[in-house]
Amino acid sequence: MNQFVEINFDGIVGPSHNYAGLSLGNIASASHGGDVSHPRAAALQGLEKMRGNLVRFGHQGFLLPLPRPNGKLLEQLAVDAHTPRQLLAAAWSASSMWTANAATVSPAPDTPDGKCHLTPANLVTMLHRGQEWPETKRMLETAFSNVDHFAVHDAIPPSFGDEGAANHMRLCEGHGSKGVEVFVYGRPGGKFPARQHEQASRAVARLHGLDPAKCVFIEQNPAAIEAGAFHNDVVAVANEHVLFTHAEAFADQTSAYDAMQSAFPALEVVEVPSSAVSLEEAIRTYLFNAQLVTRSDGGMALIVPEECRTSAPVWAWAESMLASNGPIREVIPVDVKQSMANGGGPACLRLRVVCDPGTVDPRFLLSDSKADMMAAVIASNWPEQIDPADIGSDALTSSVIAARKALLSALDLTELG
Ligand code: SUG
Repeated sequence: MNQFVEINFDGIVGPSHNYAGLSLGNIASASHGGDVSHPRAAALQGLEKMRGNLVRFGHQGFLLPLPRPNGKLLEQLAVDAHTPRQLLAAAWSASSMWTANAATVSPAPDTPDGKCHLTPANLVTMLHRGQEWPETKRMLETAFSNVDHFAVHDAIPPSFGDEGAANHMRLCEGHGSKGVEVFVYGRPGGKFPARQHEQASRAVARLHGLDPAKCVFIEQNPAAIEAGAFHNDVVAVANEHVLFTHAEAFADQTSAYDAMQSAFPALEVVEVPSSAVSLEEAIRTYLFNAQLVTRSDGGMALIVPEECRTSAPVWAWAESMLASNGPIREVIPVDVKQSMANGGGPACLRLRVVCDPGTVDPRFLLSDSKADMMAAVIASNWPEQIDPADIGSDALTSSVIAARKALLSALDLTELG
């Protein structure tokens, strides 16, 4: 009997969290570019979400912020006082907090060698994200260093954009059983970039040795990308046998359901029609950027952003869905406003890894007392706010570097320094 459980590894919001308007096609990022950010509040909001899930589900992991500013990127771009601010801001981005883009994960039951395979996402479409993967890989190799149970690959080479788990869903009877992996990609040519390339998805599936009969490749709806669904996880999420999706998520919705159903006959679709929640409202509230999680009684809970509760159509739909007695029994709003303003909801902030918790480096697993300790380090070291005009200043540089160092030493992870 294996001990496989799903562990959500949330990204801790880094001390340089700021709003630089860097992500074309991400409506929240574009509309908040230039705002003053609140890194301390952002990191504490993320930590509260983790604490809640630890109590509810018993397991919670985390990944650390990457080193910022990225001196190597500043050097490579020869950034000076005349360089456009956005290039400077790229090297300061705390975007590694959105760990749904850290990697694609194929758990051991799906792979031929019985190991959990992880491929860091190359994130090549956006400069500020494309710098992440080498450091992300180093962190994954530390957290999942047990080579009997894990295999960590290099990222897929450019120019095929890969955005990781945000465009990947796994259907299964239970987390420990063999699953069907669903890869969702976008076709280029629209007004916004299609950040996940079909060939990147196919390469990840091959790299992980997945059984082709247990893989499904689906095209994202170009209209959803145009409306601001820059990742599939903005319009759909799956857990075990349930797919929770907007009716306009895929290019051909009926064929998408058919393809998933023929690979995984037990599929149960919970579809939200456009008449109940428009694509625009779904993207504004991030209803689908939810964590769909199995409770101990087998029912599922949907962890949604607070913004869903204050949307009349979304909340009305949620109430009618709960009354209908479907597979989702509970809707839990959480406050991640600081991340939301950059286009990152509850699901963006986590990477799901199905594994035996005993095989993970325990320094990356949360406990109550560790959460208290992390909250104290964040409260006394993370900047209270960042005005985009301060990015690049000597004072802010020293303060964000020192803040991250303080957390690494508190967690005994200085080797990632
Ligand atoms: O890549 N925002 C992120 C949000 C990522 C959300 N992740 C998922 N959907 N899984 C992005 O667009 C904004 C940074 C800025 O503008 O400062 C940003 O990178």
